Amino acid sequence: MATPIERWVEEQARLMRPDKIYWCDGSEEEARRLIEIGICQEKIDGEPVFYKLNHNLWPGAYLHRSHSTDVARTEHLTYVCHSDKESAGLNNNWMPPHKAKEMLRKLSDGCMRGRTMYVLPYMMGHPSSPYAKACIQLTDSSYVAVSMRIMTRMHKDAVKRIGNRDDFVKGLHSLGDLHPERRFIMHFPDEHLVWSIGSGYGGNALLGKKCFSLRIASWLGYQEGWLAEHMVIVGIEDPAGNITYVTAAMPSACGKTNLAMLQSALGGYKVWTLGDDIAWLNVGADGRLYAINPETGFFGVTCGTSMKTNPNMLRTLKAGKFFPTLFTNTALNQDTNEPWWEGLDGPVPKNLADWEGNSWDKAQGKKAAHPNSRFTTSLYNCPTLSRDFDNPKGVPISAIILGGRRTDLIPLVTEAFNWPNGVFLGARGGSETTAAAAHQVGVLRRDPMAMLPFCGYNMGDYFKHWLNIGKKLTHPPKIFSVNWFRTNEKDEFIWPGFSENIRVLKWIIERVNNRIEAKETPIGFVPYLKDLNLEGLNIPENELKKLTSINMEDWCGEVKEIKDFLEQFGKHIPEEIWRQYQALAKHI
Ligand code: SAT
Ligand code: MN
Repeated sequence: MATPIERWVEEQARLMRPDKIYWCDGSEEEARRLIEIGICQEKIDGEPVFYKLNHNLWPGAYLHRSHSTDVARTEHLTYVCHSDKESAGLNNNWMPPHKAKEMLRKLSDGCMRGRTMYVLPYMMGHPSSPYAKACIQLTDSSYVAVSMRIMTRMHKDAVKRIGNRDDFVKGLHSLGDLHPERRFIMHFPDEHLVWSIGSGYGGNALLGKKCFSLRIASWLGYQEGWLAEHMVIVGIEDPAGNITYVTAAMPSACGKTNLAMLQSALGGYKVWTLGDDIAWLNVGADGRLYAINPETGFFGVTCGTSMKTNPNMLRTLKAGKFFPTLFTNTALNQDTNEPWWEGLDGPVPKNLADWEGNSWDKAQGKKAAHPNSRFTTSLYNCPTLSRDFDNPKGVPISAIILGGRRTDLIPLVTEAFNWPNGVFLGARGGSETTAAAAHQVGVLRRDPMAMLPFCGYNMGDYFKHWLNIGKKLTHPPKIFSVNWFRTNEKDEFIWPGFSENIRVLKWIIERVNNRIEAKETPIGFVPYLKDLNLEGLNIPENELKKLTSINMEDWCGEVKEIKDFLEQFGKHIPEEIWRQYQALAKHI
């Protein structure tokens, strides 16, 4: 008798009609074979899927070039198909499930003809964690199959684990014809199903990542009493050797990966990495909040990554312990066969191919690497990997940091008065946009908890859920906001950022451990300058003041915008959030 997985795979194969079906086991040997296939057989637009890079300098590294229209998440083509529109909320595109499936079935009819269907069994979370989920993804892309091996715990044990159940997490992925108008990323939360066609890009195609671990998982968490969040997880070790675990939410390309593996500029402090993108948060029996990272890899932005901004990332990319490391849409140094991107250390190589493979000429004014070019590499390559990474229970969280990119208004660091005030702080959060998603760059977008594109249900209900989780915590983490991006009159960043951010983390863990006082303002507690270690930074006094002071007159426009933003969610916004809003607004 066929198992539910086998029946499901056969059903999809009848629709998509691949030439072959191949069940992956997640082994290294298999990854090597898939890469060989990607080099020699599989093609995208007539080009190989992988190019081997210089393994003396970048062990186990390969370059992948995606279709030139397929370089970022496509939020306008991403849908969350609850049975009713209200459940999806204004924060999601919505279509009735039967209509979405009818459309997807048409697009998928025969879409794998001439290709191989890879069956990928994988776990999100450590297999012995009570919070882990067993999943199956189908794909016709060797790049996706190899990437999923890096990003998840891919192993045939996931098949055993699912056994005869049919409620396993399902991902259907096909490159389709890569036409931008026939590209859809559809979620069916009640069936634990993601169906994605027409894109091979990370967040659209590695379905364990944003699609499952955030959109579907946030909905599961809403029903089951936990949180799926777009957060870094790190342990901060102080000079006495105590480790304080914190999570941090930031929209894409706000320095989240840099924070995850920060090399401390302050002696005696160390940051241990547990994750750079996703945290699943559960209330422990002791009333504390516990975090696991369901992923096992980094899928990070290359541009700007250097020995100055993120030395541990470069060490990770060159470690070659866990095979392979992939580069997507970087430039290529044709003399040395190395990947290259804007911001990498050293002089610009003379003989570069750009991210599309054309010979690059600086005079044309185009970037050589795509601004959203990426690396995919295992966390096990990371020299700062926390020894608790594989702890099935997760780590207890003492602080939640919510960040954004704001050149104005938002202080360097603020501590919320309490959990509900922290939820409001998250709800009103915003960030100036970057190149990680396909939209206009540099405009302010409200992005609560950095979850706007990833919350798989009505955002108003999501705030309610956060408030409810707070009620279950007898020892809730403190909630903070950070902003590394304030600028001075000359449009320069005031705060040096990167490894200097440890100074802010130090203040946060001292607050968490009740070691220092802070100044109360209408938006929360901010540091007294004497409590921030600023030794050796040389930031002018007036600019420092700007980083930590709040002028309520400047907040007029902000408060109005917050109201407009929240009002869109109508009756779904909890009373408590409006109470928090009123408490802020009365200061204006
Ligand atoms: O969405 S991706 O996972 O492709 C990258 C990101 O935006 O964090
Ligand atoms: Mn992300």
